[in-house]
Amino acid sequence: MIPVRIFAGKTVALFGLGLSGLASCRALMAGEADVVACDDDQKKVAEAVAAGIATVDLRQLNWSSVAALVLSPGVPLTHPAPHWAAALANEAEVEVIGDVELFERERAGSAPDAPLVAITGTNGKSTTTALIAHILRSAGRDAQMGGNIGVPILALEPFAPGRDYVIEVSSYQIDLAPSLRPTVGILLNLSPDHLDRHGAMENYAAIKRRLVAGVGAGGTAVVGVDDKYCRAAADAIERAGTRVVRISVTGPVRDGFYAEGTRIVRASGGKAHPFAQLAGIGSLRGAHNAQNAACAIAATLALGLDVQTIQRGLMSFPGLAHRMQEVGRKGNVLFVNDSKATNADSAARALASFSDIFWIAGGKPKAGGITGLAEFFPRIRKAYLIGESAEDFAVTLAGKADTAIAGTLERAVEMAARDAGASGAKEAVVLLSPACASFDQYPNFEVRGDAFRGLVRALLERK
Ligand code: UMA
Ligand code: ADP
Repeated sequence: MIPVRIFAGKTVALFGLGLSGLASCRALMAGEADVVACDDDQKKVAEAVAAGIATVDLRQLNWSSVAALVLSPGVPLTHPAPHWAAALANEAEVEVIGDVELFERERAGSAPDAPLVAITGTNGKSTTTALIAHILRSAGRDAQMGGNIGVPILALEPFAPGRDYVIEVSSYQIDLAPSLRPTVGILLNLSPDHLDRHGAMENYAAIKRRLVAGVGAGGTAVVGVDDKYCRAAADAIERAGTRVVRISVTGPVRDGFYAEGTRIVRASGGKAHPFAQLAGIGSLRGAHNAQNAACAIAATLALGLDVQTIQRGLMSFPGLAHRMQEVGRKGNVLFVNDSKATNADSAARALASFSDIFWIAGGKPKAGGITGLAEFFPRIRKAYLIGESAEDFAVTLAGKADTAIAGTLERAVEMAARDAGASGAKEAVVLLSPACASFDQYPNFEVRGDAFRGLVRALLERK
């Protein structure tokens, strides 16, 4: 845990007693602040009390004595309307900040040289965060990984010489972190998302852009320039005097890294030369992963790693669970768990990455179903449809790909494995990439992915 001393002796109100809120309470208390915490859920309040945290209904608080309100990222700050706790703080002119802001103020005061790599973007944040931490660790560095990826930033190990911080940052967290000044800031990509919380695309893009703008003249801003919002961000930051490392998987850039198939090319000073190779790295298939890998290369190079060390780290990256994760192989059949693909856009990345696909899809459908995936239907040898959406998806696929209504994942795995094994394809891929939420049959996508892995394991052990 990282003790936060900047509010020592002061009263700090905290709202939201989930993962990040609890970690913030502990960090502030360790730094001798007087914390009063609150949550709309009385169960969370009771848990906090049991953990020794002082709680109070913030509606009863004398706000004139409060130094700051620490708000959890999931609690609305501005849209669709400020949460009542944020509104009370605004009324009392008390600043509203988040855990990443606490980390940054503490780092600025007590460890300004501690390297911070901060990663944001609409897609690929967790993969890129995990990849950077992996490359650093495989080079023997002490990389602390946290933030939106699931470990609250303040729950990480305290600042120490030689210790790096690799943090996934959501737009909600950036919104609550005005002092965010990473050593390396990465903006992967931008497309409309979370607009319920940010009002409009322009607001969302402006918030995300702040993470890379924050690196300032001494830092490195890494920006994926394959969409118009990020291109505009890169140009604006450069005009303000920050060096921008541009990343593209669609064409060459003048200063940065771009992908040519599986090869990552470095461009600088008008020259370009091959830098790294992603061929054969199962965890980094597809153009989207080339974008993630190129950003990770730029970041680890900026932190002082050499090309061979970076290539070694890329090659041993195990990938993240449930994101195009290879979970087994039997003869010519590869089993891939992409349970995280809960919408068509995500499933498109996986379908674009393989050719002879035995596709397990379906669940609780999103608007539009799989109609947007038509360009990939020729790659599908057969689709095994499960869950609520099975009949609808069969209609969409009719005449374009063979289908079977499997109903359950168990049956789908059984049928797909048998057909893939008998297909004669050089590499037949049994791919769970449902393009649907899991809630009709599973509590969440993780449980669905674990079930798939379990079924594959049982199948491989059978003979
Ligand atoms: N709460 C209220 N009233 C509200 C809203 C929430 O009282 O109106 C309370 C809930 O009762 C609960 C707490 O606030 O006790 C939950 O806080 P939270 O939603 O901020 O969740 P945490 O458990 O603190 O987890 C947060 C991130 N969650 C969100 O941003 C929604 C986690 O990201 C992150 O891993 C964690 O901090 C550690 O840093 C998750 C996420 O879904 C994975 N992120 C979004 C995404 O990736 O799309 C942004
Ligand atoms: P995030 O943390 O931003 O949600 P993840 O790394 O967890 O992203 O990846 C989630 C899904 O998004 C993956 O399964 C893949 O389908 C897709 N994805 C990953 N990287 C990218 C990228 N760079 N561009 C577009 N889509 C991506």
